[in-house]
Amino acid sequence: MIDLYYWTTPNGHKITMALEELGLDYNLYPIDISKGEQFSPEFSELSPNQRIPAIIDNAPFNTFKPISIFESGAILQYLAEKSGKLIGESLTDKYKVLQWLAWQVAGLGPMAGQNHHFIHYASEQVPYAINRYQNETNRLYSVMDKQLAQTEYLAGNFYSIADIACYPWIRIHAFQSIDIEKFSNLKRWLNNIKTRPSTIKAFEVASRINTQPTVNEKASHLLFNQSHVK
Ligand SMILES: N[C@@H](CCC(=O)N[C@@H](CS)C(=O)NCC(=O)O)C(=O)O
Repeated sequence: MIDLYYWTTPNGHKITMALEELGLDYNLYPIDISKGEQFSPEFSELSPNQRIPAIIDNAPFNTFKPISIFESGAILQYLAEKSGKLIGESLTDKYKVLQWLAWQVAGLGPMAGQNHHFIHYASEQVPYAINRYQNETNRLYSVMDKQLAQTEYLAGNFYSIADIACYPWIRIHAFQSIDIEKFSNLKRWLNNIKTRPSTIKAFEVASRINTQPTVNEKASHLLFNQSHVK
């Protein structure tokens, strides 16, 4: 059984989406990042970066000892390798998936995250930062849209962990002040993934855990004033 340490944020949704798609059983341990639960010694042991998500697989493949993993990209790759699904069948397809996965965790996630931050959460309006991150987020959307003009999914005509990594970030396009209507291929992809039974289940799980926005005044102090690990 897999233990998932999770909160109802884009990086958390990636893992419930993958587990539901793969039909893997899991125990869910909510880590409420708005209350600082990510800083507990127990969770920090598992995730030294003090960020969700993290997993422990108590029955891993290839070894008998439980394995613990942090970083959503590494977790998605592990789950795909464990199940032999969502990662393509040939070496070429596998690396098409992994390049888009790396693109998401190093590009779309951080840039869209800064975009949210400067539009919604920054204590002062900084037009340069808003403009910089909006432009870059928009540019990244256009990269996906161009790819999705050629293939049904990001890495080809098969659903993969690359699509799963991107979906929770694109789903909140309005929050990022990005006009999805400009990106017809991306819109088709978004609506297609939204209606998958595994996506619906993953978001039902989220709504059982938390229906409130994660960032409120108290949480913003906790989340946006970190300069060292605790
Ligand atoms: N690169 C990490 C990012 C993880 C991350 O930023 N998680 C956020 C929630 S989406 C978090 O735990 N934030 C807690 C905090 O900022 O203290 C990954 O992909 O797993």
